Amino acid sequence: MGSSRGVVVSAEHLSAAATALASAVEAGGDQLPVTERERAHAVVAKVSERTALVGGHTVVALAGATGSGKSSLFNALVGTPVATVGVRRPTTSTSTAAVWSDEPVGDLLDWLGVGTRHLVTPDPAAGHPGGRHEGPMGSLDGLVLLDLPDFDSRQTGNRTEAERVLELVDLFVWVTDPQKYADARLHDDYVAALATHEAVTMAVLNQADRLTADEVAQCRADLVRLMERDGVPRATVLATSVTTGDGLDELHQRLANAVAGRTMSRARLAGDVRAAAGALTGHVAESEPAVDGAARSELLDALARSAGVPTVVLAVDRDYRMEAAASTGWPFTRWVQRLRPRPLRRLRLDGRDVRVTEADVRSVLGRSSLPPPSPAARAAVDLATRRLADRASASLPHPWTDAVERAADPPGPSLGDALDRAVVGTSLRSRVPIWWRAVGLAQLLLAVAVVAGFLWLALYVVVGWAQLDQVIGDAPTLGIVPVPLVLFAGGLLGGMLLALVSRWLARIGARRRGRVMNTRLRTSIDAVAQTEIVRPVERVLERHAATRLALSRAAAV
Ligand SMILES: Nc1nc2c(ncn2[C@@H]2O[C@H](COP(=O)(O)OP(=O)(O)OP(=O)(O)O)[C@@H](O)[C@H]2O)c(=O)[nH]1
Ligand SMILES: [Mg+2]
Repeated sequence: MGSSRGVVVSAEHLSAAATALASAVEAGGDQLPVTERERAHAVVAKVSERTALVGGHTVVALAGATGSGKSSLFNALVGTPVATVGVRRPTTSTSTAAVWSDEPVGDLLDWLGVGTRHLVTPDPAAGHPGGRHEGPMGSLDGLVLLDLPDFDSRQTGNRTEAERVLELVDLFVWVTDPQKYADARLHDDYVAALATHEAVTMAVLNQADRLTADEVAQCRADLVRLMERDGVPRATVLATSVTTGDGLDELHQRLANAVAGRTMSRARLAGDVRAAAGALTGHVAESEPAVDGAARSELLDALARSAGVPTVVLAVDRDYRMEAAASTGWPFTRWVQRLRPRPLRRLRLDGRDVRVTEADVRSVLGRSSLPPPSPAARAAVDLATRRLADRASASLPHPWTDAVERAADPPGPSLGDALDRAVVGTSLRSRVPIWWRAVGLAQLLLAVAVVAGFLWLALYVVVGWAQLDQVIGDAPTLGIVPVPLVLFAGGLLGGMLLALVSRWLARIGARRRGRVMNTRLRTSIDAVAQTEIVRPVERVLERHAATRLALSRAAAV
């Protein structure tokens, strides 16, 4: 897992860790302190700048005047004649690259416009990677060596080309020879022009075999002086000869140092990423609590009360009983029921105002006439919300606690509006109970019996008064009681009895419908609690978890 300093950190791991650090900072947002966030940003930027295209490679370019021996040096370092060495000038017209690495470098070489690529693989028989290094010399693993075409002899735009390459190279090796090293134009074109770039630090005086030892020493001193004049103080100047092999080991070692330097700089950057992640880790907890179930149901109760659910349920109950009485009561008195105001209608919850629209549309447009929540109900909501937030943020560092509290407490009237919309949007309708119809029909028949019995009896009274008894004879009897009387009295008694029983049944039915509507309303309110309070809180907790996990990934580099 976490690697200590000194261990090689691959560019891939480094940039993965930096990405994790960046996402931790993004997820953490304002809950992380500004200074630490800025520090992390700076580290991330540095890593991406260093690893963007070059990755874990060290890019070294051999550049200089034509015929100085760049391709010869290149071949000597690679160990095989990859680049063409020629007498006709200029020989090299496109860049050639030698790569000491298993990692892919395609993008990099494409960007550089390198046509010829050579992979230097370790030679198992020789026991050391290709090239002419033997013994205790440093490894070139990770090196991308470029044999550049001579900028000078190419058309215009050569300077731009050099600048382009310089953006990526770690070391720009200016190869010159005894004839050209003092050429003012070359100095102006290469060294002075590129002096501001930190990669230009090295010059190679090749073909040293053409000079005596004294002359070599003098040329080197001259070159150092010239480079100083060009703006590159304390430049490294090596004298080499491909013909005799002099100075090549030292050149190899310099390149190995550059590779090691880059490895070290990656290790340092990894350390920076770890430190930045470590500094941020103090601002997150090791885990995050969940939204507490008990606190949630307490919140639901409080919200239901504040939304007026008990009032609505009471209205549903009374509405049911009134409607039941209107359709199952005694027909001679039940019209009175129709004159009384209906509780649900008074609350504008009977859905009659907006019958044409869909339930959702209704919930948007409609507004109930429920009384506003009492101060006590509102305080209960506050308390339940705070308790839920407290439990969901227990053990979190301060800024996170605040964030959870803010998330649980939506500002302004949005919660009240959402609750009212939920109540209005809940359908309180249900089918007319079958027994109402049955009883209603029975009541109608009984009423007909009463009227028929009454008229029949009245007929007898009129007939008796007019002394016309003989015309219609005696009324039929049921036992000893005349049928008209049975119809009249039985109808009256039956109707009243049925009305009484229905009232008792309606009370049970009303209670049941109240319970059904209570459940429906609470489901709607629960959805409001979920979107307005619980989800926002959970989102903060999810952000915390994302920050925590990303930080641990970043710290593991
Ligand atoms: N005596 C001597 N000749 C060398 C040395 N290095 C290279 N040469 C010769 O110099 C000539 C040019 O060498 P190249 O390696 O092709 O030079 P270059 O810098 O790649 O030239 P361009 O590709 O044209 O830019 C060749 O004939 C080499 O054999 C050296 O150290 N000593
Ligand atoms: Mg060449």
